[in-house]
Amino acid sequence: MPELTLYHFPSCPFCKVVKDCLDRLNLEIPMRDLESDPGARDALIEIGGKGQVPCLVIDGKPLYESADIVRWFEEHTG
Ligand SMILES: N[C@@H](CCC(=O)N[C@@H](CS)C(=O)NCC(=O)O)C(=O)O
Repeated sequence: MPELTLYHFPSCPFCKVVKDCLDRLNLEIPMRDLESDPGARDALIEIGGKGQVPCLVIDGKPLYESADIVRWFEEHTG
């Protein structure tokens, strides 16, 4: 499994779609919450060029878009 971090914030409905997918697949991965983690937004912008969430960082590379992230988990786990 590559190194994964999910950038998110709690009230984001697109992030909920991804988190529901993680629950469904029974996966726990490191997460950074842009609301409560002061450095998270700047870190995400540095990695991906924008602060949009959700963003799954896979071995240092950003994957934006909830549908693409869900597809990635479905294809790479289980
Ligand atoms: N189409 C995207 C929409 C993501 C989106 O709109 N995220 C909002 C939060 S709910 C956001 O990050 N807005 C701030 C920004 O784009 O910088 C997805 O499905 O992931």
